[in-house]
Amino acid sequence: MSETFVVGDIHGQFDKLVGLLQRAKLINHHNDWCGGTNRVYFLGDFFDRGPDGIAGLDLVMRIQQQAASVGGQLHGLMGNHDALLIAVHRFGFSETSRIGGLLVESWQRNGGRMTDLQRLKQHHVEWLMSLPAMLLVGDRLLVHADAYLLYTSYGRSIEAVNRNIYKLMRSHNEEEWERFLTEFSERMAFFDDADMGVNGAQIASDFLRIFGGLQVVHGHTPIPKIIRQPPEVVTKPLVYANGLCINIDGGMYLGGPGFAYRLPSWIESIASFARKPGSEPPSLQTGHA
Ligand SMILES: [Mn+2]
Repeated sequence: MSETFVVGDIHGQFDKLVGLLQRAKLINHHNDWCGGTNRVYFLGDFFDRGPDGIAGLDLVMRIQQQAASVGGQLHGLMGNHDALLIAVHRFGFSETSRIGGLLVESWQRNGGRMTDLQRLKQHHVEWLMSLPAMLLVGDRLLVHADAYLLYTSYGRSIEAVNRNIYKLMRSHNEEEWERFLTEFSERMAFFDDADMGVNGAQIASDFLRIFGGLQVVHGHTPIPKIIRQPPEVVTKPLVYANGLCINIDGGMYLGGPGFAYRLPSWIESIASFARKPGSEPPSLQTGHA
C-alpha cells in the first residue's frame, strides 16, 4: 500500500535531507528513488539559512522524475524563502528596480546565500515558480506557513489562491511582490493569544472551513522555538489547536535532525487515540513563543 510522507523546511541542509529520505526508505544509498508508489510532499523553504539549497533542490527534482517513472509522486509547495529567492533573482540586481537593493539586503539578513543565487538556473526558477501554495491531500490541508491572512488574501479556494500566486510569480509588478513577501512572513496564526483575545483553534477551524480539510499541515515556524526544547531532540511533529493543526518543521537549520512525517490516514489517527484513553492530541495552551 502506498504511504504519504510530508517533509518540512529544508533550508539548505542537504545532508539532513538525504538522511531523512534514506531513513524513510524513499531514497537508497545512491540517493536514487526507492520509494515505489509512495508520495512525498515538501512544504517549501528549500533555500536560505543553510549551506546548499541548490543541491537539495537538484536532488528533489531528480527523484521527482524517478518517482514518477514508477508510479510514485513527489510534490512541492511554495515557501516564503523560495519566493524571496525568485524575487532576488528577478529584481535584486536590476538597475531599474526600486526594491532590488532592499530585497538583496533583506534576503541576506534572512540567511540568503550568494552561492545558491549564482548556481540558480532557469529550470530551477521555473520549477519553483510553478509550486502551488496550498494542496488538499485526502483530509489534510497542506500549506507552507501557519498563516491565515496571507492565504485568505489571495482567494477563498485552493484553486483561486494557487492561480493568483502562480500569476504573481510571473509578474514584474514590484508593489505586488513587496506585499506578497511581507504577508508571507506571517506566522503562528493558529495559536491562542490571550492578550489579543485570539483563539487559535477557532482561526484554524475557520481556515479549514474556507479551504477544506480536517487538519492543517504546515512548516515555517520551527518546533524547537515553540516548545523551547533543544532542536536535537525534535524528531516528530507538533499537534496543536485541539488537533486541527500539525507543525512538521523540525528546525533543521537550528540543529534538528529533521524527519519525514508519514501521514496517517484519518481512520488510523482516530484509532490510535481510541487505543490510548485519555490521550488527546497534545494541544499547546501557551501564548506566543
Ligand atoms: Mn518559511
